[in-house]
Amino acid sequence: MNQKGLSEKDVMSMLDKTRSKDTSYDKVLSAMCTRPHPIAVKAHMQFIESNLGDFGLFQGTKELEEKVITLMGGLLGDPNACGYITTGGTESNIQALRTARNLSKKKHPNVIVPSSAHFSFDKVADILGIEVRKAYLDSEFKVDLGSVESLIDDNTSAIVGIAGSTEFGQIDPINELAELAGSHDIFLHIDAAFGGFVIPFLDKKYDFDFSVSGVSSITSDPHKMGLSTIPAGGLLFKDVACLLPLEIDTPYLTIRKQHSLTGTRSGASVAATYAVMTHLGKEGYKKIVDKCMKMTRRLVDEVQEFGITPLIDPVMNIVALDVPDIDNVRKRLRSRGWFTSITRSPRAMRLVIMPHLTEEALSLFISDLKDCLRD
Ligand code: 0PR
Repeated sequence: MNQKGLSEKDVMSMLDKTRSKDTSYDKVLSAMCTRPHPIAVKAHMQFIESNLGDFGLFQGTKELEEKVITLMGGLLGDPNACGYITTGGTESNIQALRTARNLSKKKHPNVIVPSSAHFSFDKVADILGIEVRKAYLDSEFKVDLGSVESLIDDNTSAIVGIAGSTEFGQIDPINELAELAGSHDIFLHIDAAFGGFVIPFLDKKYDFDFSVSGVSSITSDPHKMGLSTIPAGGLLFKDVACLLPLEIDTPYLTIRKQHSLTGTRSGASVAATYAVMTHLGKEGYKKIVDKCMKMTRRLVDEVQEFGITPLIDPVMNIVALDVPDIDNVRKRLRSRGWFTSITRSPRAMRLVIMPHLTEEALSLFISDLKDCLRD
């Protein structure tokens, strides 16, 4: 560390230079985060010093967190749901399965996840000492119910369904998973980290949330399609008793108990989430999702004209395209500034059509993709 402090001007100009090395979102088709809404940024700055790890000191922010959970619960089929704002989908998934493990009191607990599950579940396995069993997918990349059923045994603590899978944007058959979980008296967690702020606004209706009886908990992230600031994840439980296994005594804080995984945690991103949710309302989010879906359909229609097909008809604003010589095509696209991603199995080009993508950028991407197939 430098002995003498630098001037603000010098520090800021150093930061400016370094910040310019970061990628602007304009040509990013691989991310599930996006530019936060301006009102979220304003609210974030207003609450920048707030720490919900000791919310006795920040009762206003705590009120906002409770309101956000009620708003999110309303979007997810139960305004009476309880929970808290986490650092993101990973923390929410860890905490949901920690609750499930502790409630089930199994000696050698296992959980069953679709093989399309996000890698946060591999962290769950390691951190919580749970065996994570991966169920096969069907031809549309939804979890295969027969495979899930065959993996259930006396030590199964939870089943996980995904509503908006990271790679395919697919929604698992949540009604059927709930029936299966119910008939074995097993906890059902839904990972809607991405889909939580998309599915409620799609024209087509899907059963994926607390309106399905038997869904115990949901992950839904404001810092993805919720347009909030990072870090804002959501963990919601149907039943307040699900918070008990997460409860820790905090004798020397202004509060007696804490349920979060982290101690100190951002109140700023909670205020940001409240601000953007109330500012946009359902109509505002619907407009954003409509635009992303329209662009997703346009992308699929136009690439099909030159022989590129999607692995499935997109359910949400995530597309997996069957691209020949994919590694070289991606490299060529990269040299033109585009960030694309892949699906693991089968290997396809994964594209996420986030709100930062403009119609003009999409046109340019489609014509660059056409060129890069020929190069
Ligand atoms: N569950 C699902 C279904 C997800 O898609 C993700 C993240 C998570 C859980 C974990 O969420 P957190 O990353 O908030 O802990 N999916 C993306 C991924 O890891 C997130 C992402 C965001 C990737 C921005 C790239 C990026 O630039 O692939």
